[in-house]
Amino acid sequence: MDRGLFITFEGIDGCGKSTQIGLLTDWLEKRKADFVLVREPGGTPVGEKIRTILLDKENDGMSPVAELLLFEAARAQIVSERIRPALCEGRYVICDRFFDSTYAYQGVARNLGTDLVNGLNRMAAGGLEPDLTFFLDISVDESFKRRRSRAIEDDRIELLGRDFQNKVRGGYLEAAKASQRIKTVDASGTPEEIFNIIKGYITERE
Ligand code: Z5A
Repeated sequence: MDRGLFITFEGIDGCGKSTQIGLLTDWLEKRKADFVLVREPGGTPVGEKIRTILLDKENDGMSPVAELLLFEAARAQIVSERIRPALCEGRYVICDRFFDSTYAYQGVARNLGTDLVNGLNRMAAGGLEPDLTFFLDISVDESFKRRRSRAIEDDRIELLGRDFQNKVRGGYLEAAKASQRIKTVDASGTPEEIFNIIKGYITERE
């Protein structure tokens, strides 16, 4: 392979991305693999400022189009500043959410249109696509159960409720059906069971 492997994690709120990313980075460290870990929105000084605006509950009057463009702006920055350079150096890049989030949240759940979102995703990512995407699939009931067990407050997007989460999940299922790159992983099992499946896909792809 002439560049590093680009791996993204996706799913509805509380699906266990952070938990799986923790297991993956532990595994990569044990193998002495060189990796970069980033998250969207954020991951750069500009992107972290955009993240604060996007998740701030006081910004409840933000228009859906403004929201979409802010996610894409943060993405353009992280791709050029962090992701592409790391891949060119042959490193793994692990990204907590990428453009499939925009497809599911803004394109489908916000109903802004998947063609529009796909076009903006291509522009912001400069044509770059992940090599492997793990869609950690849980039910909306399980998502709410897990979120209740956390000690942190919900952000602006987490406050949108069950109907919205159902639509987001539908968006992911639709995207996964259309793409070989997206691996749907039943994320209702234990963290170790889920990670074994993920490890299998990565080993197969390396
Ligand atoms: N967003 C968007 O709308 N459009 C976009 O283009 C992009 C993002 C890029 C970012 O929030 C928000 O931006 C997000 C989508 C939107 N909106 N929401 N909502 P974020 O990055 O702050 O939050 P998040 O991405 O939703 O992640 P999270 O809430 O931190 O959850 P997580 O990382 O997926 O899950 P976790 O922290 O690993 O696990 C959640 C809890 O479940 C925790 O207590 C764990 O201990 C527990 N857990 C984890 N795995 C298991 C298993 N297997 N069994 C039982 N319990 C488990």
